[in-house]
Amino acid sequence: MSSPPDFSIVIPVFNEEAILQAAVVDLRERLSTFPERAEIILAENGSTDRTLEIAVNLSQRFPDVRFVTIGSPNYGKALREGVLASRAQYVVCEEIDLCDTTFHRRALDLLKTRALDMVIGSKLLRGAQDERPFVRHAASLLYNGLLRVAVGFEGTDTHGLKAFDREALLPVVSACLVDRDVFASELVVRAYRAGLRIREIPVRVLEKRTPSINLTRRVPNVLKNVAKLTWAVRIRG
Ligand SMILES: Nc1nc2c(ncn2[C@@H]2O[C@H](COP(=O)(O)OP(=O)(O)O)[C@@H](O)[C@H]2O)c(=O)[nH]1
Ligand SMILES: [Mg+2]
Repeated sequence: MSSPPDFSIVIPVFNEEAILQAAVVDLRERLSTFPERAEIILAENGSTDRTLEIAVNLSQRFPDVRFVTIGSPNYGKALREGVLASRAQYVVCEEIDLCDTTFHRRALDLLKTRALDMVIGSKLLRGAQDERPFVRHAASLLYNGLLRVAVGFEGTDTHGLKAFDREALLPVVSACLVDRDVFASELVVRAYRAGLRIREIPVRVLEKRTPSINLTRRVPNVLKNVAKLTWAVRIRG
Protein backbone atom coordinates (compact mmCIF):
# COMPACT_ATOMS: atom_id res chain seq x y z
CA MET A 1 0.00 0.00 0.00
CA SER A 2 1.33 3.46 -0.86
CA SER A 3 2.00 6.01 1.88
CA PRO A 4 -1.08 7.81 3.20
CA PRO A 5 -1.88 11.33 1.98
CA ASP A 6 -1.46 14.32 4.33
CA PHE A 7 -5.19 14.82 4.63
CA SER A 8 -8.46 13.21 3.61
CA ILE A 9 -11.54 15.14 2.57
CA VAL A 10 -14.59 13.05 3.46
CA ILE A 11 -17.72 13.98 1.51
CA PRO A 12 -21.01 12.19 2.18
CA VAL A 13 -22.97 12.09 -1.07
CA PHE A 14 -26.56 11.12 -1.72
CA ASN A 15 -28.39 11.60 -5.04
CA GLU A 16 -25.86 14.14 -6.26
CA GLU A 17 -25.58 13.14 -9.93
CA ALA A 18 -26.19 16.74 -11.01
CA ILE A 19 -23.09 18.20 -9.34
CA LEU A 20 -20.83 15.35 -8.21
CA GLN A 21 -18.53 15.07 -11.22
CA ALA A 22 -17.99 18.82 -11.70
CA ALA A 23 -17.57 19.42 -7.96
CA VAL A 24 -14.86 16.74 -7.62
CA VAL A 25 -12.97 17.84 -10.76
CA ASP A 26 -13.05 21.45 -9.58
CA LEU A 27 -12.06 20.53 -6.01
CA ARG A 28 -9.04 18.51 -7.24
CA GLU A 29 -7.92 21.42 -9.34
CA ARG A 30 -8.04 23.83 -6.41
CA LEU A 31 -6.28 21.30 -4.15
CA SER A 32 -3.44 20.97 -6.65
CA THR A 33 -2.08 24.33 -5.40
CA PHE A 34 -1.74 22.92 -1.85
CA PRO A 35 1.72 21.70 -0.80
CA GLU A 36 0.02 18.90 1.15
CA ARG A 37 -1.14 15.74 -0.59
CA ALA A 38 -4.92 15.32 -0.34
CA GLU A 39 -7.32 12.48 -1.05
CA ILE A 40 -11.05 12.71 -1.54
CA ILE A 41 -13.24 10.03 0.04
CA LEU A 42 -16.79 9.98 -1.31
CA ALA A 43 -19.11 8.31 1.22
CA GLU A 44 -22.29 7.26 -0.54
CA ASN A 45 -25.34 5.39 0.66
CA GLY A 46 -28.75 4.72 -0.76
CA SER A 47 -28.67 6.93 -3.85
CA THR A 48 -31.31 6.12 -6.42
CA ASP A 49 -29.69 8.11 -9.23
CA ARG A 50 -26.27 7.73 -10.93
CA THR A 51 -24.28 9.03 -7.92
CA LEU A 52 -22.58 5.70 -7.16
CA GLU A 53 -21.73 5.08 -10.81
CA ILE A 54 -20.16 8.56 -11.04
CA ALA A 55 -18.24 7.98 -7.79
CA VAL A 56 -16.88 4.69 -9.16
CA ASN A 57 -15.84 6.41 -12.40
CA LEU A 58 -14.12 9.23 -10.54
CA SER A 59 -12.20 6.76 -8.37
CA GLN A 60 -11.03 4.91 -11.49
CA ARG A 61 -9.99 8.10 -13.23
CA PHE A 62 -8.19 9.75 -10.30
CA PRO A 63 -5.90 7.83 -7.91
CA ASP A 64 -6.60 10.39 -5.17
CA VAL A 65 -10.36 9.78 -5.22
CA ARG A 66 -11.85 6.86 -3.29
CA PHE A 67 -15.39 5.90 -2.40
CA VAL A 68 -17.19 3.89 0.24
CA THR A 69 -20.78 2.78 -0.13
CA ILE A 70 -22.83 1.41 2.75
CA GLY A 71 -26.51 0.53 2.69
CA SER A 72 -29.49 2.83 2.96
CA PRO A 73 -29.50 6.67 3.09
CA ASN A 74 -27.78 7.79 6.28
CA TYR A 75 -25.64 10.92 6.39
CA GLY A 76 -24.06 10.18 9.78
CA LYS A 77 -23.19 6.59 8.96
CA ALA A 78 -21.61 7.67 5.68
CA LEU A 79 -19.56 10.35 7.42
CA ARG A 80 -18.39 7.90 10.06
CA GLU A 81 -17.38 5.24 7.50
CA GLY A 82 -15.58 7.88 5.45
CA VAL A 83 -13.60 9.05 8.48
CA LEU A 84 -12.75 5.44 9.39
CA ALA A 85 -11.55 4.83 5.82
CA SER A 86 -8.96 7.60 6.13
CA ARG A 87 -5.31 6.83 6.91
CA ALA A 88 -4.18 10.45 6.81
CA GLN A 89 -3.00 12.62 9.71
CA TYR A 90 -5.83 15.10 9.17
CA VAL A 91 -9.44 14.67 8.11
CA VAL A 92 -11.72 17.35 6.71
CA CYS A 93 -15.49 16.77 6.70
CA GLU A 94 -17.08 18.41 3.67
CA GLU A 95 -20.31 18.67 1.74
CA ILE A 96 -20.44 18.31 -2.01
CA ASP A 97 -22.30 21.61 -2.45
CA LEU A 98 -19.65 23.54 -0.50
CA CYS A 99 -16.11 22.18 -1.17
CA ASP A 100 -14.57 25.21 0.53
CA THR A 101 -10.79 25.08 0.00
CA THR A 102 -10.40 28.40 1.83
CA PHE A 103 -11.62 26.55 4.93
CA HIS A 104 -9.27 23.62 4.22
CA ARG A 105 -6.27 25.95 4.02
CA ARG A 106 -7.12 27.86 7.20
CA ALA A 107 -8.00 24.71 9.13
CA LEU A 108 -4.81 22.85 8.15
CA ASP A 109 -2.67 25.84 9.11
CA LEU A 110 -4.40 26.11 12.48
CA LEU A 111 -4.18 22.37 13.19
CA LYS A 112 -0.47 22.38 12.39
CA THR A 113 0.68 25.58 14.06
CA ARG A 114 -1.68 26.08 16.98
CA ALA A 115 -1.58 22.58 18.43
CA LEU A 116 -5.33 22.14 17.97
CA ASP A 117 -7.21 18.85 17.68
CA MET A 118 -10.19 20.20 15.77
CA VAL A 119 -11.21 23.26 13.76
CA ILE A 120 -14.90 23.90 13.17
CA GLY A 121 -16.25 26.09 10.40
CA SER A 122 -19.16 28.04 11.84
CA LYS A 123 -21.98 29.60 9.86
CA LEU A 124 -23.21 31.44 12.96
CA LEU A 125 -20.07 32.85 14.54
CA ARG A 126 -19.42 36.61 14.33
CA GLY A 127 -17.79 37.29 10.98
CA ALA A 128 -19.48 34.35 9.21
CA GLN A 129 -21.38 34.97 5.99
CA ASP A 130 -24.40 32.69 5.81
CA GLU A 131 -25.75 33.25 2.32
CA ARG A 132 -28.34 30.49 2.49
CA PRO A 133 -32.03 31.39 2.47
CA PHE A 134 -33.14 33.01 5.73
CA VAL A 135 -35.28 30.06 6.86
CA ARG A 136 -32.25 27.78 6.70
CA HIS A 137 -30.20 30.27 8.69
CA ALA A 138 -33.01 30.50 11.24
CA ALA A 139 -33.25 26.70 11.42
CA SER A 140 -29.52 26.50 12.18
CA LEU A 141 -29.91 29.06 14.99
CA LEU A 142 -32.86 27.12 16.39
CA TYR A 143 -31.02 23.81 16.18
CA ASN A 144 -27.98 25.23 17.93
CA GLY A 145 -30.22 26.63 20.67
CA LEU A 146 -31.76 23.19 21.05
CA LEU A 147 -28.30 21.62 21.51
CA ARG A 148 -27.43 24.31 24.06
CA VAL A 149 -30.47 23.43 26.16
CA ALA A 150 -30.37 19.67 25.60
CA VAL A 151 -26.68 18.90 26.06
CA GLY A 152 -25.14 22.19 27.22
CA PHE A 153 -23.35 22.77 23.91
CA GLU A 154 -21.40 26.01 24.10
CA GLY A 155 -20.21 26.39 20.52
CA THR A 156 -22.11 27.95 17.62
CA ASP A 157 -22.19 25.20 14.97
CA THR A 158 -21.94 21.42 14.75
CA HIS A 159 -23.36 20.65 11.33
CA GLY A 160 -21.04 21.41 8.48
CA LEU A 161 -17.36 21.96 7.84
CA LYS A 162 -14.86 20.58 10.29
CA ALA A 163 -11.26 19.41 10.26
CA PHE A 164 -9.39 17.40 12.83
CA ASP A 165 -6.40 15.33 13.78
CA ARG A 166 -7.59 11.83 12.97
CA GLU A 167 -5.95 10.02 15.87
CA ALA A 168 -7.19 12.57 18.40
CA LEU A 169 -10.78 12.16 17.21
CA LEU A 170 -10.93 8.39 16.64
CA PRO A 171 -11.94 7.57 20.25
CA VAL A 172 -14.67 10.22 20.00
CA VAL A 173 -15.95 8.72 16.75
CA SER A 174 -16.08 5.29 18.42
CA ALA A 175 -18.06 6.69 21.37
CA CYS A 176 -20.81 8.16 19.15
CA LEU A 177 -24.17 6.42 19.33
CA VAL A 178 -26.54 8.32 17.04
CA ASP A 179 -26.46 8.40 13.25
CA ARG A 180 -28.29 10.28 10.48
CA ASP A 181 -28.11 14.09 10.68
CA VAL A 182 -27.30 14.26 14.40
CA PHE A 183 -24.07 12.20 14.22
CA ALA A 184 -22.13 15.32 13.17
CA SER A 185 -23.44 17.12 16.27
CA GLU A 186 -22.62 14.21 18.57
CA LEU A 187 -19.07 14.16 17.24
CA VAL A 188 -18.60 17.85 18.03
CA VAL A 189 -20.44 17.75 21.38
CA ARG A 190 -18.38 14.77 22.54
CA ALA A 191 -15.14 16.35 21.31
CA TYR A 192 -15.84 19.41 23.51
CA ARG A 193 -16.80 17.25 26.46
CA ALA A 194 -13.62 15.18 26.06
CA GLY A 195 -11.64 18.40 26.56
CA LEU A 196 -10.07 18.37 23.09
CA ARG A 197 -8.46 21.56 21.83
CA ILE A 198 -11.06 23.05 19.50
CA ARG A 199 -11.34 26.36 17.69
CA GLU A 200 -14.32 27.68 15.71
CA ILE A 201 -13.66 29.90 12.72
CA PRO A 202 -16.29 31.85 10.75
CA VAL A 203 -17.02 30.60 7.23
CA ARG A 204 -18.90 31.86 4.21
CA VAL A 205 -21.63 29.45 3.17
CA LEU A 206 -22.92 29.71 -0.34
CA GLU A 207 -24.55 26.47 -1.48
CA LYS A 208 -24.36 25.33 -5.09
CA ARG A 209 -27.93 24.04 -4.81
CA THR A 210 -30.77 23.76 -2.31
CA PRO A 211 -30.56 20.67 -0.01
CA SER A 212 -31.60 17.40 -1.55
CA ILE A 213 -33.83 16.60 1.42
CA ASN A 214 -36.58 19.02 2.42
CA LEU A 215 -35.89 20.78 5.72
CA THR A 216 -39.24 20.02 7.36
CA ARG A 217 -39.02 16.33 6.45
CA ARG A 218 -35.80 16.11 8.46
CA VAL A 219 -37.31 17.53 11.67
CA PRO A 220 -38.93 14.40 13.25
CA ASN A 221 -35.78 12.33 12.88
CA VAL A 222 -33.55 15.15 14.11
CA LEU A 223 -35.71 15.60 17.24
CA LYS A 224 -35.69 11.86 17.91
CA ASN A 225 -31.92 11.71 17.60
CA VAL A 226 -31.36 14.83 19.73
CA ALA A 227 -33.44 13.13 22.44
CA LYS A 228 -31.28 10.03 22.09
CA LEU A 229 -28.13 12.18 22.16
CA THR A 230 -29.34 13.92 25.33
CA TRP A 231 -29.91 10.58 27.00
CA ALA A 232 -26.55 9.29 25.77
CA VAL A 233 -24.56 12.30 26.91
CA ARG A 234 -26.36 13.33 30.10
CA ILE A 235 -27.43 9.99 31.53
CA ARG A 236 -25.27 7.30 30.02
CA GLY A 237 -22.16 9.55 29.78
N1 LIG B 1 -24.14 9.41 2.10
C1 LIG B 1 -25.11 10.30 2.34
N2 LIG B 1 -24.90 11.61 2.11
C2 LIG B 1 -25.91 12.49 2.35
C3 LIG B 1 -27.20 12.06 2.83
N3 LIG B 1 -27.98 13.18 2.95
C4 LIG B 1 -27.21 14.23 2.57
N4 LIG B 1 -25.97 13.83 2.20
C5 LIG B 1 -24.84 14.64 1.72
O1 LIG B 1 -24.47 15.53 2.76
C6 LIG B 1 -24.08 16.78 2.25
C7 LIG B 1 -24.95 17.90 2.80
O2 LIG B 1 -26.30 17.68 2.43
P1 LIG B 1 -27.34 18.83 2.05
O3 LIG B 1 -28.46 18.18 1.34
O4 LIG B 1 -26.62 19.95 1.34
O5 LIG B 1 -27.89 19.32 3.46
P2 LIG B 1 -27.35 20.46 4.45
O6 LIG B 1 -26.26 19.83 5.26
O7 LIG B 1 -28.51 20.84 5.28
O8 LIG B 1 -26.85 21.60 3.62
C8 LIG B 1 -24.15 16.65 0.73
O9 LIG B 1 -22.88 16.32 0.24
C9 LIG B 1 -25.16 15.51 0.53
O10 LIG B 1 -24.98 14.80 -0.68
C10 LIG B 1 -27.39 10.64 3.05
O11 LIG B 1 -28.46 10.16 3.43
N5 LIG B 1 -26.32 9.83 2.79
MG1 LIG C 1 -26.01 21.86 1.81
